[in-house]
Amino acid sequence: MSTSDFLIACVGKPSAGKSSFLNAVTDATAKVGNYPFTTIKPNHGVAYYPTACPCKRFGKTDQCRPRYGRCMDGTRYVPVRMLDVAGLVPGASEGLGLGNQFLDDLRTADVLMHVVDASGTTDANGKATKGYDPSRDIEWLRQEIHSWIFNNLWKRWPGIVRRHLATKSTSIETLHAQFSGYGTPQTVVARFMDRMALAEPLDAWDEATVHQVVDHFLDERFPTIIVLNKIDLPDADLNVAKIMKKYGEDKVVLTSALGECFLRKMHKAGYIRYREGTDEYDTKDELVCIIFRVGLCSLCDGVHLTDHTRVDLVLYRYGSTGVQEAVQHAVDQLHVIPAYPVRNINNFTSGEPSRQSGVFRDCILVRPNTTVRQFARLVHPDIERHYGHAETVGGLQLGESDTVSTSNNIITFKTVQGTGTGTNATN
Ligand SMILES: Nc1nc2c(ncn2[C@@H]2O[C@H](COP(=O)(O)OP(=O)(O)OP(=O)(O)O)[C@@H](O)[C@H]2O)c(=O)[nH]1
Ligand SMILES: [Mg+2]
Repeated sequence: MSTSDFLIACVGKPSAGKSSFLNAVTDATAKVGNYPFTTIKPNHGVAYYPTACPCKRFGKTDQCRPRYGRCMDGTRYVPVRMLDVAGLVPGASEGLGLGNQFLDDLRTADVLMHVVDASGTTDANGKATKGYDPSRDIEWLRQEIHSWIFNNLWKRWPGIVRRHLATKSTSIETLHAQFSGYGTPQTVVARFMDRMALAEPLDAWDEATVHQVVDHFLDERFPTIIVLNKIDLPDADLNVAKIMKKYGEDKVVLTSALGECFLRKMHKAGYIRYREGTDEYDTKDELVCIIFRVGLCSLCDGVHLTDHTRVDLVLYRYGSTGVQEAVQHAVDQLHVIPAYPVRNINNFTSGEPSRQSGVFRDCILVRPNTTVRQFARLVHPDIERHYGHAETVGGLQLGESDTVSTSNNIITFKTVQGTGTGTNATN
C-alpha cells in the first residue's frame, strides 16, 4: 500500500518536456535532452496528489503521521504513480518513430497527461523550429492513440463478429473481451455503450460505427488533460490563449517543468527556500549574485542561468510553475475519493504500539462507487476474508454494500474474530 494504484502517464511528441515534467514532480532523474527520442524506455516516479486531510477538521494536524506521502497544514499529499514514455510522432500507430512499442507502454495508465510544447519552438517530430502551432499536436496525438486502438480492433473484426455470433454474446461482453488488454473492467464498457445507445447489433456495425465506439472507449478509459508546458518561453502566451479558447480552461493546465526543476534543485542545494507548488520563493540578492558569478547552475544540468529570471516571471504571472496543479487536475479526472482506514474510530490511530505512530496513518484513493466491502479488500485481503462489519465516525454502522463517499471515508473494520482490524493487518 505504498502508493495508490493509480497511474498517470505523460504522453506527447519528442522534446515536449515529458521527462522534465516527471523530474519536476517526482524524485525521478530521467534523462532530459534538447533532441528527439531522449527517452526510449519508460521512466517511473511517484508524484503526490493533494487533498484535504481530516486531521485538520478534527484538530489533530500535529499528530498526523502519514505512512506514505506527507501532510502539511492539513493538506495530505497522497502518492500516485507516474510514467514518462518515449515521444510519439505522427504515424506512430503505423509504427513510425518508436510507434507501437510506445503505445503499448500506455495500456495500464488510468489517466493521460498530454505534455505540449506551448512555445512553438519544436515541430511535430520534436525538432527545433520557430512559430509551430502547438494546437496541431493536440489533434494528431489523439488521432494516433485512436488509430492504435482502432487498428488493433479492425484488423480482427471479421473474426470478432464470427465469435460474437457463435457464442451468442452481448455487445458489451464481446467488446469487454477485446478491451480487457487495456485493463478495462466490464462496467467501463457498459457505461460508454449505454451512453452511445447504438440501435444496430454488433454484427451490423460498419467501420464508421467502430470508429465511434473507439472514440467513446478512449474518452471513458483514458481521460486526458492538456499540459501546456514551456510557458516561460516568449511565444507561449499567444498559443496558450488560442488553445484555452478552443479546448476550454478545465482541460488545460499551464506549466514550466524546467522552472520547477530549477527551483527544486536550487532549494535542495540550499541557495533558495522554495515550497513546492507555490510562488513562495525566498532568495537573498547576494545569493543570486553568487549563483550568477560562480555559475553554480552547473549542478542543474542543462538549466541555464537566465532561467532564474524567467522562473521569476512565471511565478509572478501565474502564481506557480503549475506542475502540482497538473498532477491534481489529472487525478481529479478519475473522481477518486480519499479513504482513511483506522483501527480506532474514536482517536483515528492505527493501534500501533508506538506512541509516535500518530493518526490517519493510511490514505487510499478509491474509485467512485467503491463499496465498503471492496474497500476492506483494498486495505488488506484478510480483512475482507474475515469481514465482520464496518463503522465510521460517531460509531455509525456501514453496510458492506454502502458506497465509500466523502462523508463516510474514515472507516474501521471489525473482523468475525471480533478484533478491530484497521490498518494493522497490513503491516
Ligand atoms: N524553456 C523550457 N524548456 C523546457 C521545459 N521543459 C522541458 N524543457 C526543455 O525541453 C527539452 C526537452 O525536454 P525533455 O524533458 O527531454 O523532453 P521529452 O518530452 O521527454 O523528450 P523525448 O524523451 O525526446 O520524448 C530539454 O532541453 C528541456 O530542458 C520548460 O518548461 N521550459
Ligand atoms: Mg523524455
